[in-house]
Amino acid sequence: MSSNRPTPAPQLPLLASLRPDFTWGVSTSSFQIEGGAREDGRGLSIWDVYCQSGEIKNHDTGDIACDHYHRYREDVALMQRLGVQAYRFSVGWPRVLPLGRGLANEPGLAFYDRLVDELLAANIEPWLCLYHWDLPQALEDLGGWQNRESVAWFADYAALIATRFGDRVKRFATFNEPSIFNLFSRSLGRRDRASEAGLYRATHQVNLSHGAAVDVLREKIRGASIGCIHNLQPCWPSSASEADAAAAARVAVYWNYAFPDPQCRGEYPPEMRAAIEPHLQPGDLARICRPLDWFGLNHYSPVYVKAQADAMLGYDFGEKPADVALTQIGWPINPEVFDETLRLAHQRYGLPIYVLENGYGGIDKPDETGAVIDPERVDFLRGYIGAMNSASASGVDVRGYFVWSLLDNFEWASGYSNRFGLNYVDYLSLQRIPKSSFHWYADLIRAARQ
Ligand code: IFM
Repeated sequence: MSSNRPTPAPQLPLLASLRPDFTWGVSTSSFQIEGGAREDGRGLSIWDVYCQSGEIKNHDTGDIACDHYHRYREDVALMQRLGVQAYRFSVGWPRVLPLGRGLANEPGLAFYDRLVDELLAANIEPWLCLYHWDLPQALEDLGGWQNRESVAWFADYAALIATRFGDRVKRFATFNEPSIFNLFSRSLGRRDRASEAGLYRATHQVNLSHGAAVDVLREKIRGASIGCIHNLQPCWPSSASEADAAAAARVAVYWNYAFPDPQCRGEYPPEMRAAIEPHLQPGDLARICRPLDWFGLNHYSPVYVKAQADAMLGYDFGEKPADVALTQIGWPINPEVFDETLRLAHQRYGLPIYVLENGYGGIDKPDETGAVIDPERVDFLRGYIGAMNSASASGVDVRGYFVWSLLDNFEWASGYSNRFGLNYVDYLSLQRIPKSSFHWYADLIRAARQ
C-alpha cells in the first residue's frame, strides 16, 4: 500500500492565533455510523422507517452503516492515531428507550458505557449530543415534535442519560442542527396552512425541549458544560430577481436564527414572531433561554436559494453561479464566509464557540494500490482552518474544531454515495482506510499541540 502522504504537512501560521488550549476533535452521529439496527432491543427510529420509503439514494438503509456498534474499539483507536482530544457522538434515543419513553433498554445503555469508557481510557473527551435526528418512531406516532408532550419526553430522556453517564461525561449538546431537521422535514413540501402551522409548532417545542434538557443536565451533573449545535450558513439568492432575494431573506432568518435567537437571546427573530405567537404560552421564552456554556457551530458553505411560490417558506434550492468553486458533491467552497460566520456568531451570541462540524463531501475511491488520496479535502480543511485562525485573530472566541467526520457514513437522503470521512469505509468489508486527509489532520494536531 502506498504511504497515503502526497500532501505537504501543515504549516504553523495556519494556527498562529488559536488559543493554546484549543480542542481538536472529530464528530459523528448515531444513525449515520452505528448499524446494529435490530440488535439488543433497539427500537425503530423515524429514519429506519423513512429508509423504507424509497426516497433514499440506492435504497440504502442504516441497518449496518459503518457497524460502529461492533467496531467502536477500532474507531477509538483511529481517533487515538489522529491525536484528537475530543470526540462528539450522539446517543440513539431508540437504542436506550425503544419506545422513546418508559422502560430503558439496558443493553443499549451498556453500549454507550463501553464507548465512553474506551474513549476515556484513550484520553479522548466524550462530547455527547442527545439528539441527532433519530427520533423514536413510537413518539412520531404520537405526533413527535408537534406534540407539546415532547418537551417532557425529551426532559425524561435527558434525565436518563445524565444519571447514567454524568459521572464520566461532562460535555453535552441538546440538539444537532434543529433548523435543518425541521426545515428539511417540513418546509420543502407544498404550502398549506396546517403544515405551515406545524413547522412553527415543532420549532417552538424543540426550543422548549432544549431548555428543559439544559435544566435537567445542570441539576443532575456537577460541572456539566452544555450547549446546542447550530448550522449557520448565509442563504444567497441564486439570481438577481427580487423574488429570489425575498425567498433567500426569508429562509435565512429561519435557517440561522429560529433556534439560537430564542435559546441565547430570549426572543424569536422579529420576522417569525407572528407565526410563533399561536404556540407561545406565558413563560415559554424564559423556559427556552437557559444559561449556556458554549455555542456549537456547524458550517459548510453558503446556500443558494430560489423562489418557489407554492413551497411552504416560498423557497427551494437554486442554481449556483457558474464560477463558484464546488466540492465533488457540489457544495460551494468559500472559506471567507466561514470567517464571516464565526464573527457573526461571536457578535450575536457572545458565547465561546466550538466548531462542531466542518468538512468536505467527496466521492472518494481507493486507487490501484488501495490508498485513498484526497487532496481536495486537504485543501478544503486548510482553507477553512485558516479562516478560523483569522476569525480568532480578529477576536472571535473560538475554542475548538471538530471535523465532520471520522468515517464515511450514511449521508441521509444521499445514502452512502457522499463521503465526508477522514477514513474511507468499504461498505462490503467494513474496512476503514485512513485517507491522506487523515494523515494531514494528524500532523496538524501534532503541530498545534507541540
Ligand atoms: O451528515 C450531516 C450531519 O448529519 C449534519 N450536518 C451536515 C452533515 C453533512 O451533510
